[in-house]
Amino acid sequence: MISSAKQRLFLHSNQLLNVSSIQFRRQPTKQMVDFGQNQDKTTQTKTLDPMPSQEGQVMFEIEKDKYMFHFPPSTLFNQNALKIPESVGFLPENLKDMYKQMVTIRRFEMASDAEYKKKKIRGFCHLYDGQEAVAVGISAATTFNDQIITAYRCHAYALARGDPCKKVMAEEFGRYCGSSKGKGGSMHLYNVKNNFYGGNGIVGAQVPVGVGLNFGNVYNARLKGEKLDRICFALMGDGAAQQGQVYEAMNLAALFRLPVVFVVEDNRYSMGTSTNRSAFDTGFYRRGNFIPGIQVDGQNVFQVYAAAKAAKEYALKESLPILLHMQTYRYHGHSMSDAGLYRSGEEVSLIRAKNDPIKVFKDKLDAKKLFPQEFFDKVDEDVKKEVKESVKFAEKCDLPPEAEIARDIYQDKEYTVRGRSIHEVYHVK
Ligand SMILES: Cc1ncc(C[n+]2csc(CCOP(=O)(O)OP(=O)(O)O)c2C)c(N)n1
Ligand SMILES: [Mg+2]
Repeated sequence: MISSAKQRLFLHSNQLLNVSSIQFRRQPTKQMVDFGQNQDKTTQTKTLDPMPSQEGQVMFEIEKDKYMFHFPPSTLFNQNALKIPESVGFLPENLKDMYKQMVTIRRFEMASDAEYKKKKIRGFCHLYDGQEAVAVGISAATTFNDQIITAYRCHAYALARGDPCKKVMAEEFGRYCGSSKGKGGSMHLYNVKNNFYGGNGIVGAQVPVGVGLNFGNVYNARLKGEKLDRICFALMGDGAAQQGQVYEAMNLAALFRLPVVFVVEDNRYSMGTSTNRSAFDTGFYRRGNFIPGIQVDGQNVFQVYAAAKAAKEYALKESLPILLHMQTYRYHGHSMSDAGLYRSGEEVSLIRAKNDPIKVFKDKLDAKKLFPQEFFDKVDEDVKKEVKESVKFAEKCDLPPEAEIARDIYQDKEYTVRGRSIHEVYHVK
């Protein structure tokens, strides 16, 4: 329990903490005391938190030239500080783009799976199908001036940040014309121009780096006397969200008043361990303690977009961090070498049938016949062609030349580095 002294301490800070709103949904049970070792597969499946229901979730109406989508209020933590819209408006072109991006990611991951099985792609490979609404919703709510950093399950973000399929596929093939010149592979995709910081293999390590990026943004804006207009979204999985470094990073972000948007992509598993076995409190949006949080239906691109947009606005306006909990699901195994023995086929099929992000999106559009079937058919056809061509392109690319091996690893130019204050600058030769 939080002591009254601690309560006073919290309330003295300029965060609005409603202590009574901390409710742990799950009380310690016998199952938890035995650390889950005695849970059999059936119990694990039964105890997985349900996915948000899609039944009657999104209503929409056309207002002038915009399609307005409405949804139920979000579940918030420290809600006093937040105003989350319950409707969002899109131009038809935006909706078409978002649909195409989601279908591209899905097809791309299917092709990656096939090429991996043919041994054209080697090494680690983590697929993102099932989670498409998260990457696409966040991408729609940000500009390329904003930064995104994530873990190794990163193909979707590389695509959403503007790399064409052929470049990402070539990287998976380890080819010189790939996103990271064939030296990173599936887990290490970057895009300097569009502020995509990867693609990081050490679980959770990208989170403090994301906080550092925000620190840099704030520092540089102050140095130049400019208004801060960019933000870094620091993404992590549900497994990473159990790590100590994440909470150290959150503490610093709040202490330094950094506008970080932390995002937990809760796909229900870290490798073969379900969230119910790894997390005492599976409500990740409450995990920031002093940091406000929003629970988001990560299968619903409208909600992801609205929450990401509101979070960005809140963080920049207040110069404070915020935490988004995306409830989502991965269809493929953890990586290509996962035999999937920890969950049932029925569980995956049920979510595919009821919560598939592309289906959820299309159903909402179809309910009012927003676009003709020909539009969807054409997207499928174009995307299939683009992905197929990306494989052909990757096959034809060269491997990185030997001279490239150490390049981009060691700094080979003079550079300046900042010290502890704005006026302390070092030149390194
Ligand atoms: C520090 C560290 N510990 C362990 C691993 C091995 N590992 C790789 S992925 C992973 C699971 C992470 O799960 P989650 O954060 O939920 O992300 P997801 O794979 O579900 O996207 C683990 C334990 C690692 N790469 N780094
Ligand atoms: Mg996970």
